[in-house]
Parts: sequence; C-alpha cells; structure tokens
Amino acid sequence: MTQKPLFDKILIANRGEIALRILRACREMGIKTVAIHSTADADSMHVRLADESVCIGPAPSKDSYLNMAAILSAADITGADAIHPGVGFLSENATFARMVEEHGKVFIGPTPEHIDMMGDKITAKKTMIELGVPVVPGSDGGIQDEEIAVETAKKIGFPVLIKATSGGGGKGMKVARSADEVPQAYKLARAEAKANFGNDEVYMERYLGKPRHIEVQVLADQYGNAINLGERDCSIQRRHQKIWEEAPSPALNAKIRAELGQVVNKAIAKMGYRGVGTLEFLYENGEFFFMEMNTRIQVEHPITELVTGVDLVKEQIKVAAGQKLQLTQDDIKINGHAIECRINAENAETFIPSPGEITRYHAPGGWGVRVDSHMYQGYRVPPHYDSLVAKLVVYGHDRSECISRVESALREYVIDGIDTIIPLHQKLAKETDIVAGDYDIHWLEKKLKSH
Ligand code: MV4
Repeated sequence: MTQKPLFDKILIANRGEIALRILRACREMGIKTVAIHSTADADSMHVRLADESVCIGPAPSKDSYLNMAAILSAADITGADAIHPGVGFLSENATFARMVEEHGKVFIGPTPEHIDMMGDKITAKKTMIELGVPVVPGSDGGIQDEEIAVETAKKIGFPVLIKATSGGGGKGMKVARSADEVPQAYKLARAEAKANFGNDEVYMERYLGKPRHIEVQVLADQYGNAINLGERDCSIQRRHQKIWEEAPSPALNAKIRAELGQVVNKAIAKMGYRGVGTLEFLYENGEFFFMEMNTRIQVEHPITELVTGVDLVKEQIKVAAGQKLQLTQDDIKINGHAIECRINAENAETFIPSPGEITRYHAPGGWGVRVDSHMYQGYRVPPHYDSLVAKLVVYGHDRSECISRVESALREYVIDGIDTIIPLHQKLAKETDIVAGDYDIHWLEKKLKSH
C-alpha cells in the first residue's frame, strides 16, 4: 500500500526538551527542521541542532512562543510545510490550528473542531457520555444561578465540586460539603473562572475524595483507525503539576486495562479523532470517571514509549501527514515498567524557581535510562519559562527493578549551579507508599505538609 509522503520541513513551535524531542524524531524520519526561539533562547540546544532557526521575538512568551503571526511568518520565510506545536504554548489553541491551515500548512495535531470540542469541558463531557465513556455524575450542563446550584448539589449529593467550563488545571474549582457552602463556592468558582479564562460559566460534579489520576494514551488516523497505548498513573502531583509518572498504573490489572481500552478506542474512532490524545480519568474504588481530554502530545509520553516500544512523536507526524496507521491494537503489548521523574529547576523543599547557569553537568546512563533534556554545561536556564529542565525516564522489566534503577540514576545525575528537585525524587523512590504503589492525587501534598 502506498502511503502519503511525509513532510519535507517541519517548524517546531516550542522550546526546551520537547523541541529537542521533536527535532530528534524529524531527523530520524529525514525531515528538515526549523527552530524558532526568543532572544532568551538563542543559545538553546534545539536552536543549535536544527537545520535553520528564526528568532521570533523577545523573552516573554506572549511576544515569542505565543506570537502566532511571527511563527507563521517564520514558517513562510523558511518554507516549512507543517508546524509542530509541542506541549503548552499554542498546542491546544484552535485559533492557531485554523490559522496554520489557512496558510496552507499542516498543524501537527487534531482538527481545530476537535480541539474546540475538548477545550469546552461541558461539551467534552457530553460528547463522552454519548460515546459511552463513564463520567462523574453531575449537572447536565452549565449552572446559571445560585438557586439552581443549591438544588443541583442536593440532587447530586455532598460533597460536590464546582468547575469552570473553560477550565482545566484546577483553576476555578471549589468544593462544597453541605448546602449552606454552595452559594459561596458557586460565587468564588465563577469569579475565578472569569478572571482566569474570561468565561464565568461553571458546572457541578460529585466530589471524589481519594481518586488516582489515570490517563489513557490514544493514537488515531483520519481513516477511522484508533488504538490505545495503555495508561499512565500521574497521581503524584503538587498544585496540579505532575512530578512523578508511571506506566502502567500500579493500581490496574490486565483485565481492567483491556476493558477501559475498548471503551476508549470505540469512542475515539466514533469521534473521528485524528492524532495523539490523552483521556484523563479519575479512578476510585474500581471505577473510572472521564475528566478531560488533552489534544496534544504530553510531557509524560516517554513512559508509554518505553513500555510499548512505539515512538509517539513519529506516529503523530505520520498521521498528521495523512498516513494510515500501520499499528493495530493487537500490536500493542505493555512490557515491563517505566517511571518519569520530572526534573524542575526549583528548590526541592520550597519549590522556588531556580534559574541560572549550569556550572557542571553529568547525565546518568546505562541500560533503561533515558534523559530528555536540552541542558549542557554552561547553559543558562532563563527565568521566563516553565521550570522543567529534564525528564529522567527509566525502564525496568518490572516495577521493583524500575524503582531501583530510578534511585541509581538519580544518584549519578549531577546538575550544579541551580537547584533542582532531584533530592525530592530521591526521597520519593524510598517512600514505603510509593514502593507499594499505594498513593492517590493528594498523597504528595499531604506528605510535604507533614514535614
Ligand atoms: C475532580 C476531583 C474530584 N472530584 N473532579 C483537578 C484538575 C481538573 N482537571 C480536575 N481536577 C479534579 N477534578 C471530581 N468530580 C479532583 C480533582 C483534582 C485533581 C485531579 C487530578 C490530578 C490532581 C488533582 C488535584 C486536585 C484535585
């Protein structure tokens, strides 16, 4: 069967480790690369390694990595035929995806319609209900006034959680534990939603007290073929920032995984979704509840790559070029265990950002140790962006081997000149609950408070 040709040249509309990750995939596929960068990132590794680079603006993201017109100009000037948005920045911006298409270039991601559909959390939830995916019991849609809020809460049963329709990442979320807490929670949620998203619509759900965050990786082509690559457990987080992720989840068995996978595949195929995506679930007492769908490649994608052997960024590029998926669900076998430690340039106790110059650098290595990072000795971590400077991604034949290898790799890792959260990861790898796989989304914050 003849496949559509791949792109000739891809512009990478991102920075840091993910820009490097995408660049490596392009190299292996014989695709030329264009790096864009702000003035603060002129000395960045992705700029050095790309075939061409364009400075698109000053340090603040809004003037550079979020500057749609400047990025499109850079694509025009260099003759790139596709744009990879990476993670964050413009990766889930339907307006940008539309602009890229209108410029006659390919946005490496799903259609703008699918981005919009999942960006609106009420629409996302309604869509998933129609597609047979289980969701948290809650209001039918938006809640328009305080009285209806109280009524709805009584119907759902306490505690309830009020969420922003345009939300995500926890902003604009308020818990109400009884009827008299509802008016206050409702008002606060609306105000926070308005301030953060410019849209004050909110909806309501039953509040789950001790769930795990389990997400399913999907991959689909434009011909209706959809597969999943198993789940990741991302419960170890602080202030909605994931810190430590695992694949597979220590809480699931093969039977539950297969059942969830079938539900997800059917939904993704029915939606006509194209690209990579992630369905986020809360998992409590053996039950799954859909929360949100991310329509981009995710930071933690490498753990899925290590346990499936599938290069997700390459697959993402192939389906964006209109190629048919060559993988079927039967090709996907979950082998062994993988853990990602996010290495942030932050103090390991206070979490205060720590930009500055890397005076000494030595990355760990050996069997099953992967480091995705743009760092090098002499690199200056700029103060303007996300604090993620490396991902230590470790494979083991089983979970216990994986955790031992995490410890050993962390011990080897030398990053001098800035603070990182490596000491936190060293502690996590030794925690009884972590070793037992016994944790939920609140575990880390409780642990940090108790010290
Ligand atoms: C919830 C929940 C409990 N019950 N929904 C947080 C981010 C947003 N995307 C959804 N979130 C939650 N939704 C119900 N009905 C608890 C959270 C939540 C959370 C979820 C995943 C990972 C970390 C979290 C931390 C705090 C709260």
